[in-house]
Amino acid sequence: MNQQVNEAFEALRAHGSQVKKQHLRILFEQDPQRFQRFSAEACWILMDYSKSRITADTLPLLEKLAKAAGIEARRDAMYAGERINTTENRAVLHTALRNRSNTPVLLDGKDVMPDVNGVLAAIEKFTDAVRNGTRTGSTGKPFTDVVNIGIGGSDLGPRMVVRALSPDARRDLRVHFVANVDPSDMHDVLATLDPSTTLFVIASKTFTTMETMTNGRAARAWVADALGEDAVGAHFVAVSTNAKEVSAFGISTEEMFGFWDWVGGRYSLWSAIGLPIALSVGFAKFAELLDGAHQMDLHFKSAPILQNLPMLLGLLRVWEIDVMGSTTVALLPYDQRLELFTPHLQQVDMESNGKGVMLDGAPVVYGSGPVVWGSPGTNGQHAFHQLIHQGNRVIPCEFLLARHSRTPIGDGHQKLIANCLAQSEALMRGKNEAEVRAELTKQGLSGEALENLVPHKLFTGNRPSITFLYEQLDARTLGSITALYEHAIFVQGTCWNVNSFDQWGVELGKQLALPILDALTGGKTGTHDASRAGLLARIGS
Ligand code: G6Q
Repeated sequence: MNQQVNEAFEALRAHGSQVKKQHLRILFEQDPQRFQRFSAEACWILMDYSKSRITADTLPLLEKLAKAAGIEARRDAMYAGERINTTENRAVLHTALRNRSNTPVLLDGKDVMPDVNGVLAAIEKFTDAVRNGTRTGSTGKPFTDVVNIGIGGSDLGPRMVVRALSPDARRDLRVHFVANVDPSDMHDVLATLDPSTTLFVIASKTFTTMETMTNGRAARAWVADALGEDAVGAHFVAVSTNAKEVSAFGISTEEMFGFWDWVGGRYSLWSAIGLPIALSVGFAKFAELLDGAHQMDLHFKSAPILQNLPMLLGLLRVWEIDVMGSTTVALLPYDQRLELFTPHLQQVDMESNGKGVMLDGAPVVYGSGPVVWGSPGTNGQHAFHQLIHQGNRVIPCEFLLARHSRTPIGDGHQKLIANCLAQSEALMRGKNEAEVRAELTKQGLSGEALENLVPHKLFTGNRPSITFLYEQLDARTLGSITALYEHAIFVQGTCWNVNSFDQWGVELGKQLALPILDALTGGKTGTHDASRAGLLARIGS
């Protein structure tokens, strides 16, 4: 770790020991301008970070860290197609996939934009044809259902977007997702479908992933059994980088939508992996999603560090993790249609920054990614928020909230807003002893009964949160928010000097099951530890 980064962290920690002595409630009382001071806006998104445990002195120190860690230079290297994913010797160019300005993006001296635009044109042509009924199944009937078969990065991103943009979806073309190798996943989806009107998208960058290939073969057999082997071609398309395996599966490479090794799986919803999105909401909305992400890319590239939303979010996360001692982050959309946003971001974050070594292979000195979890409010309030309010760990929360519902019913949305704001305020203020006593007295309690209850009704407060407020959850806004988080994760990874773009832990998972499967299916027996041997013996009996 370079000396300037060490010094920047040391300065932050020294400052942090002072900040820890202060309470957010007091900081708000002392500074009526705290919201104006600690909020920023870009791409239709307002970021209120005034409820972070920071003072006016914190931001310049975080800026110093950003400079010392060379975030701007590394960001520029990423956009410029340098091979910053060093352990896989790959460029990281998901920003090129949504480069709606169409400026040249050079990789090894060659502009990648013609290839990107070529695939987008193919997606548009194909999805238009499916949606207007000219590309049909083998019997000539238009498709009513699409099943995306993929896992991890080839599943979570498009699944999240299709759910989030459901008001834009065609009701007569339903999009389903099958990921798990557990046959119940495939079974339960197929049980509702008619093979003659079902289109399968096999989405796999490598086209070798066990789960996807197993499910793909099951779907192929289901179509062939019902409609005959010759029908398969009309009911399957592929999204992959591996033309050879796609052909071997029996899908024409004419109907293979390609992408490239410089697109990481968890950053691939912007590529042809987004095909189910375009099928669901139409190509124009998919293009709006790309445009929203592009606007955030431009903002990340040009805005000064302390007015730059991804920089601020990333740096505040580093502050919470490395200085204030948090180990998890709760991502809490007050937006039901973002119910899959947290699982998607959980992958992007935990796979990108869940690393134990730095770029040079030495053990990490600072941070490394937090545990990211959460689910939509207000549901979570009736469940795990108890621990966030009164548990003995501090869990920074990130709230996402739309100003307007796209589909209002009664005053539900106002109640949603009220609850979201109330939660962050309660976390910030807490409830002190005087307030608890006054409340209990008002309820008619006194003496022992009151004294016994007081400690249980105390809230320490001083629990940090950030709120993102956007106009409404449309394609453009969703693109911007998702890109904001992608870049904030990159900012954190750069502060910690880890490679946010490899995933050797995932690769290990892909190998581990093979010898056990061999043993289960009567192949090579191999050696098993006592636990595996015991479990296999029971499963076999
Ligand atoms: C993402 C990961 C991982 C990957 C899946 C699916 O960044 O690499 O989640 O997307 O393992 O891989 P395939 O697309 O190759 O099937």
